[in-house]
Amino acid sequence: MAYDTDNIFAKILRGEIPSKKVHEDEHTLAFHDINPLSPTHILVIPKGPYVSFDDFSEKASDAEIAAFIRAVGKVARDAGVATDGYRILANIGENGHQEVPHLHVHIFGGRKLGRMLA
Ligand code: D5M
Repeated sequence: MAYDTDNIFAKILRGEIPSKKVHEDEHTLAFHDINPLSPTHILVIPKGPYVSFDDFSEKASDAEIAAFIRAVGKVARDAGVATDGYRILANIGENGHQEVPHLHVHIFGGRKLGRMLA
């Protein structure tokens, strides 16, 4: 799928709409989900124009991939959910119910989460 530069996370990255930022580095941004499903619900996104995980894994540089993985772990630690546990999730494409076509990982935590169902 071609990258849509008008998607909401692209607008957040350009500073056109606000976000509650918790982490930023050269390659990655993390901010609170607007519709939290758990006490901690943070989204981590690469800054590059990647729609899906497969897209990202194919096109991103090693530095971007490393920064993204490191950011997910750091955000979990900084949010205080690393000790008790948390869930990371990425919805990809139509079957995966992806709403925003810019790759993002959800970090859920802060309560005992339900069992994951497909
Ligand atoms: O879900 C996309 C997620 O993005 C969903 O949990 C809401 C969140 N969202 C949508 N707009 C915003 C803004 N403006 N700020 C923060 N979070 C937002 P998915 O189904 O994984 O694509």
